[in-house]
Amino acid sequence: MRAIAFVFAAFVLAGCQQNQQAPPDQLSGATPSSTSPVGPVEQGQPNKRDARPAFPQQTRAPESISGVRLKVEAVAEGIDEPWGSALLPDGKLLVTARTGKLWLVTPGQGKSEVGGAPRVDNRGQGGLLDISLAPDFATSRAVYISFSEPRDGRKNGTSLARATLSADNARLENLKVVFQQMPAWDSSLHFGSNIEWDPQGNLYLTVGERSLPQPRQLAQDVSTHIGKVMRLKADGTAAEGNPFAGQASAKPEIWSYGHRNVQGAAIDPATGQLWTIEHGPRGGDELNRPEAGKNYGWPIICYCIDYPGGPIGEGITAKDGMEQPVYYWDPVIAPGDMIFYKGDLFPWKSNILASSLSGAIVRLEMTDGKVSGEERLLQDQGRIRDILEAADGSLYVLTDESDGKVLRVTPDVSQPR
Ligand SMILES: [Ca+2]
Ligand SMILES: [Ca+2]
Repeated sequence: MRAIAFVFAAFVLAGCQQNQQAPPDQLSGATPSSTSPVGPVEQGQPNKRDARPAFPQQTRAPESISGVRLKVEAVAEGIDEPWGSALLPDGKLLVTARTGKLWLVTPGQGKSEVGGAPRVDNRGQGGLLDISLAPDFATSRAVYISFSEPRDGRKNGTSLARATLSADNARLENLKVVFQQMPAWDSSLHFGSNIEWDPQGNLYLTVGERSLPQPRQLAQDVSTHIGKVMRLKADGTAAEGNPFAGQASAKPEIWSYGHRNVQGAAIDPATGQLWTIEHGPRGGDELNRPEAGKNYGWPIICYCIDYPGGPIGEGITAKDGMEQPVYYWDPVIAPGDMIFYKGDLFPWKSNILASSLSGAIVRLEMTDGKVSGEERLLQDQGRIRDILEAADGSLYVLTDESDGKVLRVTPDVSQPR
């Protein structure tokens, strides 16, 4: 009865806010799957109207307003499409710009260019992508950077390079490509990517499926690196114990497959497990916890429709042998990256914070590995590409624009609530 009452309330709410009368069956996809009396974040109707969540609160979890006022300060600006960031031990940041430059940002003192970045194919979504310090950075000064690498002719692919950051932070030296996504493709879309280190010192590299109809299908083909999560040793070769090691027709670097375009990932500090967040087309953004050798379903299952409006494949959302997302969004949030919040500055310990190109930080409260609450924060700063937590618990976010900024976000305690 509560569920029915809630469905009715959601219907009335949607009808009021959109000033239209939609028959209840058209709202079914928007129906929260829980019996919580608290409604989800207001987000309009889903694109895939016939979708049913596989379990309660797989989408549209109850909205949870934390009531924290945010103070936002720009610590750098004038970066041409900032994309990825890494925090140095001294509190400075390395920030990639998709268009090709690497920047050193010193909060309070502006930015300077870091030389020696790899040459990139910066058409479309390509360019300089993620950056991450090696676990032994304090002694090795080793930095890893992912980028869309020009290959033969107009082809390109996501590659991972290792370099040494000079002692004065002015240059990348001894840059060496240690992994190349294969096959290369003539596409300017869906490169991924994210670099995350596991507790054993291996790294996960996420890559996209290049978007076009032909490579899209290769997300299901483990003889390619298209639409996969890789698990690599620090030298770029396949990590020990990977699920397809020893299979002649499979790529040994693969950890999981059936991914579309994973630009965000984080390690849960409580478990050491990898989580990823990926873009769907219209609907179908997913939060996943990829496990070894498992298939995350793209382009066979999806809580989405294709850009022109038709179904993806058979238009199904579940299939034997394919994993369900922990959570999905329809309409999309367009996720850049995600973190697990570790600090005390905000009352959000262990929450997931995702940067949203739709213009927000999306905060997820987690209970037993499932999403139990959702909040949208920082909705007045445009497209948010990346998010990083500083040592003091403050947040740095990158805005996705040609005059891109690095914003520092802290609680605003200047005025009473
Ligand atoms: Ca990042
Ligand atoms: Ca990340």
